Amino acid sequence: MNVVRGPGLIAERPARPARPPEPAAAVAAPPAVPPPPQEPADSGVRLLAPDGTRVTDPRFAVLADHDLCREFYSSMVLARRLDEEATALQRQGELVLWIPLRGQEAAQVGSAAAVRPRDFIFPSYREHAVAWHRGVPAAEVIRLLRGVSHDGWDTAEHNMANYTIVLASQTLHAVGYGMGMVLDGTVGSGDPDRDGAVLVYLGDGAMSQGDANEAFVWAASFGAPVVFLCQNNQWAISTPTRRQSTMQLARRADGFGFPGVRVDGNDVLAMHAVTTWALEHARGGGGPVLIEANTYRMAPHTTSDDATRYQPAEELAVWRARDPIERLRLLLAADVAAGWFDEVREHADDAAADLRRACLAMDPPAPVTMFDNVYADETADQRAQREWFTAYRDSFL
Ligand SMILES: Cc1ncc(C[n+]2csc(CCOP(=O)(O)OP(=O)(O)O)c2C)c(N)n1
Ligand SMILES: [Mg+2]
Repeated sequence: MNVVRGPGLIAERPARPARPPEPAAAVAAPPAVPPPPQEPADSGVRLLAPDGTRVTDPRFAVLADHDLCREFYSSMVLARRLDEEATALQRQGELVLWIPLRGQEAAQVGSAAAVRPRDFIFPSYREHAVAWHRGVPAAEVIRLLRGVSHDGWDTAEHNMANYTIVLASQTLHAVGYGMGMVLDGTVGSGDPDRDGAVLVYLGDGAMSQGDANEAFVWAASFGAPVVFLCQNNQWAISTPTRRQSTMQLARRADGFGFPGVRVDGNDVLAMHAVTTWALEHARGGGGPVLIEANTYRMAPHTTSDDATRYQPAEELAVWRARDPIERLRLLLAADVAAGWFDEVREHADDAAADLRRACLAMDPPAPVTMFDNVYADETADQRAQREWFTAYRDSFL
């Protein structure tokens, strides 16, 4: 629409006064980042030391027996191998993007193993080992990242929501789900076959989001059965955790009025013991818990990132010496035949080959399917857009 503005219709805007110069402090560089917390005092609850020896913690006992320890080991080796394969697939142009989990296998497998059938998981976007440990087929985790689907797996079948890229939004979904469980009477009934809880994963960077902090308030106020599991992998892309928090993240729970526990996130036994306790606390009606898994991302943020630009090599070396898989291997090596480790490796290689085959067999969907499932019922606007799009595509034939 053309608007003709005659003289006098719009008052002449008075000249703006010149903006005062910025005070020096506003443009000064931020203060230096304090050094990272030092081991061992800050490692959190630990039941297995980096050298493979067992340690005790007065609050938590090891809950995993020998068979479960072997299962943890197999699951972590499998996750690392599939992660490597997916990274290679992305480098070869077969995936749009990959989000590596290397280094976080214990934090994910140990916590996922504490989940019971009536619990529900809300992941962020890096929790592939959680999904795989819970039985989500490997290929279903990569569908989204191959760009052939808007989602991943059947959330109802696996009691696990799909990934969310919007940082911390899943914490609100988790609290809403947990509040629903309270209303359904499936929390604190005392019946283990009836009660459930929610396990929601978020990163150290996501802890700074408003959504996460709102979720903490709601969960505390309504006694929602939610275990917030923060994988503090020391980095939010290139921003170190110590830039985002001057205190241990687990301590933030104090201010919201629920328990917070820091755990050695590279210790699968500690992750399993603490998450088991936290989920039981939530299922029993005790309300939320925050777990901070102190771990490290031994890979770039995604395949689009170059972590060598900001992760100091010395820091990486320190965390390599705390590798979550190696420490469990050292523990198991005392009474497991060497051949068993080879079998685990071969099984993981086979699974990686299967993943590659499944990935290459995933054909792109018909473009018009992007209009499907936006709403339960198609709106008139959507129908018009779909019809226009179909006619446009057909005009090329
Ligand atoms: C609301 C929102 N803001 C910014 C981003 C961009 N972003 C994607 S990942 C990321 C860093 C997240 O770090 P962290 O929470 O520590 O998780 P990590 O990637 O280390 O697992 C950022 C800033 C986003 N996805 N969503
Ligand atoms: Mg992080």
